[in-house]
Amino acid sequence: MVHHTDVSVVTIERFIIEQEKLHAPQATGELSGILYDLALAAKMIASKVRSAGLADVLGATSDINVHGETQQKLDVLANSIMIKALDHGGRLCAMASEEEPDIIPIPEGFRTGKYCLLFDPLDGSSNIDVNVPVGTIFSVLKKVTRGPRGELADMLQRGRRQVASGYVIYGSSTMMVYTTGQGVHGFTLDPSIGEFLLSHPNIRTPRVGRYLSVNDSYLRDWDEPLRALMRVYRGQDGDRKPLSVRYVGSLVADFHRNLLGGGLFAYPANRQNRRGKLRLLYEANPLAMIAEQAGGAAIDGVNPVLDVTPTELHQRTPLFIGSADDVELARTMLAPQLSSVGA
Ligand code: AHM
Ligand code: MG
Repeated sequence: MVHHTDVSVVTIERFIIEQEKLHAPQATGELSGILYDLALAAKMIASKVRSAGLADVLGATSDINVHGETQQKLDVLANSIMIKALDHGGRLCAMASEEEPDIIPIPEGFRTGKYCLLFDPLDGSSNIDVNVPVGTIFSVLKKVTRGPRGELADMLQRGRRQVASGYVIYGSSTMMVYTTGQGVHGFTLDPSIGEFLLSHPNIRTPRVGRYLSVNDSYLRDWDEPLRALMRVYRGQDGDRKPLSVRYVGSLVADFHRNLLGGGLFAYPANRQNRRGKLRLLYEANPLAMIAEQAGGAAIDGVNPVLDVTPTELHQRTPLFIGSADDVELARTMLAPQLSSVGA
C-alpha cells in the first residue's frame, strides 16, 4: 500500500475558489481576485523584506548603492507594491494606505469595481533594522457611494461592514492569515515553490489567554483603572492565573502569537495621548475582524472596535484585543470610568 505523506497541496488559490463555491455560489469572483492579488503583493514584499539586511549592509559601506541610487525605504516600497498589484484588476474603486495622506484613486484608464482596499503596507517597519518580524495588514469594504470612483465616505465605514480582512507576517516563515467572515485561515509561504499553502485551517483563539502584550513604559501616564487591570493580568491582584508578558513592539507579530497561543494585546490611551497610537482603519478594524472570527474580541476600552463609526481616514483608537475572557475583563474594569469621561 502507498502511504501518502502529510503534505498540504491546498494552495491559497484553490482554497479561495473552494470557499467561494461553498459559501457564495452566486459571487462574481471579484473578492477572490482581490485576495489573490494580495497574496501576490505579499510574496513580492516578502522577497524585499528577506533581503533587507543585505541592502542595509550595502548601504552602510557606501553612501550610494550599487545602482547609483538612494535606497528606497522598505515601507515606501511595500506601499508601491500594494498599489501596483491591486490598482488594475477592475475590482477596486479606490484604496487608502497608512503611508498616504489621502485616498488613492484607481488610475485613469483602468476599470473600477465595487470594493475598497485599506492597508498598512509594512507595520512595525522600524523593527526591520534589528530583524524582528513585520507585517502587512489589509481590510476590504464594499463601496457605498454611487459614482464609479471611491470617495472618503466609502472608507469611513464601521469595521463591522468589512467583507474581508487579514494580515501577512514576515517572520521566520511568511504567513498570510485572512477571513471573509467564514472563519480565519492561515497559509504559509513555501519559498521553494513560491506558493502559499494552507497550514492553519479554521484558527480558533483560546478563550483564556497565556500572554499579555503591552508597552508598560507608559505606566506613569496611565489612569488608575488601567493600572489596576494590568495588576490583575499579572496576578499581582485578585486570583487570576498570571499572564506571561511578551511584547515585540510589532503589532502583527504580537497579535499573531496571541491569536495562536491566546492572550491580550493592549495599546491603551494614556494621559498624554487620549486616542492611543494605532489606526482604526488600517490596524484595529482588520485585526478586530480576525479576532472576532477566531472566537476572540476587540474593544476600544468601552465598545467593540468594529462598532465604532470612523470620522477620519487616519483616526487612532485605543485597542484591547485577543482572547474573549481577557478582553471582557478589560471592558468590565475600564468601561465605567471611560464611559463617564466620554472616551
Ligand atoms: P507604525 O505603524 O508606525 O509601524 O507603528 C505601529 C507599531 C505597532 O506595530 C506596534 O504595536 C506599536 O507601533 C508599538 O508602539 P510602542 O513602541 O509605542 O510600544
Ligand atoms: Mg502601522
